[in-house]
Amino acid sequence: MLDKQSAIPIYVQIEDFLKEQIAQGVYPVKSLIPSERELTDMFGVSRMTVRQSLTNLVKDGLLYREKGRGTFVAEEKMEQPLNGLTSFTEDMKERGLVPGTKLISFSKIHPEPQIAARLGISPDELVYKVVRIRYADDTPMAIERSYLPVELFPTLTEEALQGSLYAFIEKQEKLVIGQATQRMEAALAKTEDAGYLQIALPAAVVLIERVSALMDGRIFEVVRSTYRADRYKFISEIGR
Ligand code: 16G
Repeated sequence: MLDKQSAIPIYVQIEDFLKEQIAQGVYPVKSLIPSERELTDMFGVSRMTVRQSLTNLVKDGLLYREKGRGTFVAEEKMEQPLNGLTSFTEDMKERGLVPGTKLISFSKIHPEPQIAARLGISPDELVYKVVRIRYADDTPMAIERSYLPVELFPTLTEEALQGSLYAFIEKQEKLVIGQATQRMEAALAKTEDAGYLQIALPAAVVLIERVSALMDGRIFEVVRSTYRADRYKFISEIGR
């Protein structure tokens, strides 16, 4: 299985072997892979070498460890297109998954200056601050902290926010959503967010800020979302 004469380091060869086995379905998603000791015996290499391979595969998101239980095959990441102005609910339904929402808080506040500037309003105006955890088939995928001008949605309720915000805007309010600007960056999850997302620290996350406008140009939301980096990859079509 291993070529000790090869210029490819042994730990990389072990990684490739395990990747191949996973791809072939020898170790299905969420299944336990052999222990460090078993792999050490299987390959006839040192435990250090095996550990290095496993650590790399964990870092790449192909495997995950559970304390006291072992190392498991991770689920494939969700591919999230960056081209369309879709809602979380639509994205999940499109994939045949059941979208879920847990409303953490819903309040009326005066926005901090940066949020007010993004919304194009004065900090004296009121905005809803909404914090929601979004689920796919009961797995927490993202946290959304949304800021919405109260003036635009005087009738917004907690109940509407348990479902789709975009459906409320389009179907109930009969407003037309136009376009948005998104900014993405990488970060480490904060302790509070790791709890919401049920991930072990340290954990990588992707932060996305979306500023969306109605067709008539009025900005209706600033959303700061925290996505699990172990569950998401983002794709965009680009041309030239
Ligand atoms: C997406 C949007 C968010 C929007 C939400 C509405 C990003 C980065 N964020 O999660 O801005 O408020 O969908 O979803 O894509 P809903 O209609 O299911 O409530």
